[in-house]
Amino acid sequence: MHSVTAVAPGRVNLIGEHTDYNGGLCLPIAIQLATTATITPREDDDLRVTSDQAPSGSAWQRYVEGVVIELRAIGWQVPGLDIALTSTLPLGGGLSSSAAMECAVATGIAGLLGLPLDEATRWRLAESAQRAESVHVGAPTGGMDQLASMLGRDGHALLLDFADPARPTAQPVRCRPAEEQVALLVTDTGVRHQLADGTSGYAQRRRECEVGDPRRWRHVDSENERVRSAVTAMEAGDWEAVGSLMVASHSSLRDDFEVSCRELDLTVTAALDAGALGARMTGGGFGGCTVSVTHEGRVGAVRDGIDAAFAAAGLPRPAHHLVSPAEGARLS
Ligand code: GAF
Repeated sequence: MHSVTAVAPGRVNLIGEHTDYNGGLCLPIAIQLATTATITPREDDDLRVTSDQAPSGSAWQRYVEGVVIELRAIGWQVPGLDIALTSTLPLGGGLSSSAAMECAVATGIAGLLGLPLDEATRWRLAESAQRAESVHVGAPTGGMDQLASMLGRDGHALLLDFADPARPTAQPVRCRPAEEQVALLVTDTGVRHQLADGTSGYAQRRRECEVGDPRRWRHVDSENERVRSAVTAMEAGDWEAVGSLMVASHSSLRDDFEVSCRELDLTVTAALDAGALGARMTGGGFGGCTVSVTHEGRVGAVRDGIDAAFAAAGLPRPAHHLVSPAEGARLS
């Protein structure tokens, strides 16, 4: 067997946060920032992983081991492997760096074994990647990130419906911001979160939802409604309406779900003050990134407004990325 290289994207969730593990709806896009895995079979059974972003022997290797264990568990004959990872995604930055790593490895292994990357295989890989994270790492996350990374489509967001958690569904939704003179600007606050732990704020929110905390559920129920409205608005190219729904989503995550933080709130306020149509935190929260939607001509003003707000607050300058809907994981 020869080496293969696979690329898996990160994701930006446009709306529908903390809904996946609550039987709800979310609307992510796969993005251009991605993780690449170069995989070479070994003569022995060992698994050796290197990364350009993190030292060897650190906890993140468990994600990769988890993927290999899960694929062997479904009967795939996975040999010992050398895996070299590189990434343009900020680690732990709220853009699904872990899902991208899992999906790049899973896709590369499928390629190595000569399996077709058809729809059925993609679903299966997303499931194995998600189990790697929840079972082997202990991060009690839902399935949104892995599905976005495996099923992403150029020019489309994905409407994911977890009403039946064992059998979620995915439906492409037209999402062409550039054709409608709109840009999606991701801002990385630089604040890092930790999901891979039963004591994390994320795990605590899950438990609160499980016991039926009314305020947490007010967020989930209202967020599902906002996702439905956002799909209609996006299909109609009505980015002003999408923007307003994003702002309402952020307020709900801040006030009812309580997963925002000062830097995320500051970014959203500054983006809106600078003329963005909408902005919200994206991903699990407690740090990480925001996504702002803005007319193309205002991207510079929005970026500058956010930078100025950070400077005024004595915070380090955040990183910005322009993103648009991209294809899911692939061999390269
Ligand atoms: C993280 C999790 F991995 C997702 O499953 C999802 O719950 C998200 O936080 C919040 O919407 O990215």
